[in-house]
Amino acid sequence: PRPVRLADYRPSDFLIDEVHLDFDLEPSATRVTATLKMRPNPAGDAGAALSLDGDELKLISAAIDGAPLAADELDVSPSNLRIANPPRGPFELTIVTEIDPAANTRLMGLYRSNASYTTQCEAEGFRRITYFLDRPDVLAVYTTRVAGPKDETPVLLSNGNLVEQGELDGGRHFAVWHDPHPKPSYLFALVAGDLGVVEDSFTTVGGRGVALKVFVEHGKEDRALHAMESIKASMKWDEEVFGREYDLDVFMVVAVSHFNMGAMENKGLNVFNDKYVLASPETATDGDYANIEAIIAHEYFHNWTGNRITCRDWFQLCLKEGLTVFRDQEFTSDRRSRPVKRISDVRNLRALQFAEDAGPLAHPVRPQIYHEINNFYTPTVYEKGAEVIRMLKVWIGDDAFRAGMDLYFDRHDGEACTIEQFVACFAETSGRDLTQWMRWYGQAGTPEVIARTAYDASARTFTVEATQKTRPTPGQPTKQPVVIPLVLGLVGPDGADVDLKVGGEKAGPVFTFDRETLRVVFEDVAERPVASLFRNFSAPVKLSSDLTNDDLLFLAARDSDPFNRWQALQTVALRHLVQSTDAVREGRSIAEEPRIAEAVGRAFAPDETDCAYAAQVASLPSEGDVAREIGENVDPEAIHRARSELKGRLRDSLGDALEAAFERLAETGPYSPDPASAGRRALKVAALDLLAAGGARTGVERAHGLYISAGNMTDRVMSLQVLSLSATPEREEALADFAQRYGDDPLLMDKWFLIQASSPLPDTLDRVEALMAAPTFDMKNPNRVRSLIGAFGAANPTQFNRPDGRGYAFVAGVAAELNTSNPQVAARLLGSFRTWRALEPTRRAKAEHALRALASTADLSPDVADIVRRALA
Ligand code: B3K
Ligand code: ZN
Repeated sequence: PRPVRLADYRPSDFLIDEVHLDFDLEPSATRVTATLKMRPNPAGDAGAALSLDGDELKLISAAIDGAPLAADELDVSPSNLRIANPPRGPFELTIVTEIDPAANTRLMGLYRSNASYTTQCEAEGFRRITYFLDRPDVLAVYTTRVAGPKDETPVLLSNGNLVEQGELDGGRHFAVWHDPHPKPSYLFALVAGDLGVVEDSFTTVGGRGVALKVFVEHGKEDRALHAMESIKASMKWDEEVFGREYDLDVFMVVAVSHFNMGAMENKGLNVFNDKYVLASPETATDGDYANIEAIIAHEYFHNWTGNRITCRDWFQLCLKEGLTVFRDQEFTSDRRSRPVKRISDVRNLRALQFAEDAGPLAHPVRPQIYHEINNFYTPTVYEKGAEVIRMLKVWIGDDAFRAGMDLYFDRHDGEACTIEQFVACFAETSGRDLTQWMRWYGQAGTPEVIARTAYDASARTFTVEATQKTRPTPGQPTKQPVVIPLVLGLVGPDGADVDLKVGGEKAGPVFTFDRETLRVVFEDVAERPVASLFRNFSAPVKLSSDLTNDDLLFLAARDSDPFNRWQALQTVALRHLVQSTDAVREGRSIAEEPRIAEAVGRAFAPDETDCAYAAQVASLPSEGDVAREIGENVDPEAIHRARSELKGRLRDSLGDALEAAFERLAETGPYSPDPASAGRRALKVAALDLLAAGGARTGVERAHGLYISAGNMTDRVMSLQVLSLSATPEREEALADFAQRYGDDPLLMDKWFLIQASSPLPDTLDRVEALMAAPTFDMKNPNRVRSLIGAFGAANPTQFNRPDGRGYAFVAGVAAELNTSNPQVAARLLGSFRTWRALEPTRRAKAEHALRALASTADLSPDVADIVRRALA
């Protein structure tokens, strides 16, 4: 297929004002009658033909204003319907198609799984239902009639409000839904099946009563209560923080077991992967509870940022995704610990987005070209997109930011917008020129900042000098400086922040760093301070500085900024791990760095009250963090050995404190997923992880003890995870026990698959291959594929990167197998190759070989072909 370019955007030649859809559900032959009220677009090309998108469609008939179209009046193929001479005024086009939901393994469009019907239309799935102008800037009012058998599909849902329902002959019934808010086709949804429901209600600030419904498999209703609470909390928060009220009489969430992604924000009818809905104390971990809350919020927040105001074209995807991620991060920060949320978001950003930015799949937050849009639902569009908004807020200030959001909602409600229109609102409310700001959207790559500091005792000045540079990325050989809000503090010897004075005036804490070099001279600095740079991670940059380990350890103990307290120790540990990795590769012994243990030890002190934060402090940089810091010629095995060695040393020097913390943090009352309790469990597991480092006997025994006695799923899963790291009889016993207890619960078996797939033990790949034959594994279910093969590729640095190349061949082979049945999931799996070029030569050659073999496979889907081509370019 030909690439799509942002520069080629043209408005549609036709508009669709109203859509009437009629579904007659049959598993293998569903009839869809679409009646479209259309007219030429005044902004389009006056004499244009009407060309509608399709994908694997079968046309039954087409008519204009009731008159059937003859064969010579249209040109039809499964992927297009073209009418050369449509009316030049308003007209009604009626199209009948027949589709096969039961055979739809791609899970795009209308598909059937577990005897229920579900749709997924973003980005281009609606064209698998009927021929349409399937682009986000064509907004229409939808009325949908769904008819199906009463026994199999007692529940019939679509977007908007229910306006009619009734009985039909032959044991069938129907429902009619009307959505008054004009929307693009990607937000259309239909669900039909035999589902259980949990109901509640919410009254909006303006007094609108909203019925809330969460649909789940029968028997799982008690697992929907947390999702329901999360909906109510999200609705209230969006009113309070962004002034956004809900706009229909009903808000529905449906949990489905077969789903390509996390969830989908269809208007009034969000469809969710059941993994992000179902939770009960017996079946969910603290992490599950937190994810559900965040994803429910994310999809709900799309109602304004995405649905009421949508994207003009798919290049503008970050307009809704980056902004909505920012909003859900803020929601979580308000409900839980703000610093802990920031730390975990930054860990995630670095692990996924920085990795993407540093490799062959790097692209700007707003791409300029794509071959397959589904491959651009990336960490760059989502997470870096959110960072750009967070930075904007820091740079222009909270008030101008909030005023800009209000203006955006006000001015663009009901429209399909661009990033330029969004940014213009903030230019207006802040009075700043945001021209250079736009580079954050257009330029790929992580800016690298090098900072140097100098204290002049006689002049009582402290100078911070920083340079920024962004390396070339595919298609962008040269880069321009970006506007970086540098938030900094100077920490005096007593731990207090020094007042910032520049040019005789009070200054900071936000400094605009928008050229290659920034030099700030602080005055009246009585004693040498330590610079705390990029507080709260004020910009998504990679920082290196001349701060010594002494300076950093001082910050780790004293900085008033909790993010930088955490960051400082991470930086010391990261430097140490990079040096240790070198030592491992060169056969030298690893240097001692006892101060790391000292600082980590503070996290386990008896008087520690913020356990969630302490758990972050106690968690070392990941193997991926070390690999990115090294940057090239990476040997994952050496990194693993260096990190294991450090864990072992921490265990040796902190043993008693770890034991004491583990005891002290034991569960006392009934399980509650609240953030404080979850924090205690996280810290307990951090202690356990160190105690069991290297398979140490007492640690393994403690982990096994916790596994056996666990009174909640977090303890059970986390102890199993710790056990899975070393080859012991306890590990095998616990894995067998878990399978026996939870073998009939697919979401719990996913955890079991994932734990085994991410183990660094050398037999992991053999196990993963064997598990693919397990009765609980199902290649047709994306959750199973992700938990076993996805986790192996993305969460197992040593075994995916086996020096013999078997890991690469395995993941590429599964992608080849899924290429036809589910190309989106296949393409996702290949994300684990995003850093292949940074590997040492032997592994790099093996990874390249696997990618080339895949590239030469016949009939590659556009999804897989696009990733393979870019990865190899
Ligand atoms: N908008 C959807 C993602 C759609 C992915 C299409 N391949 C969920 C979300 O980001 O909220
Ligand atoms: Zn989203």
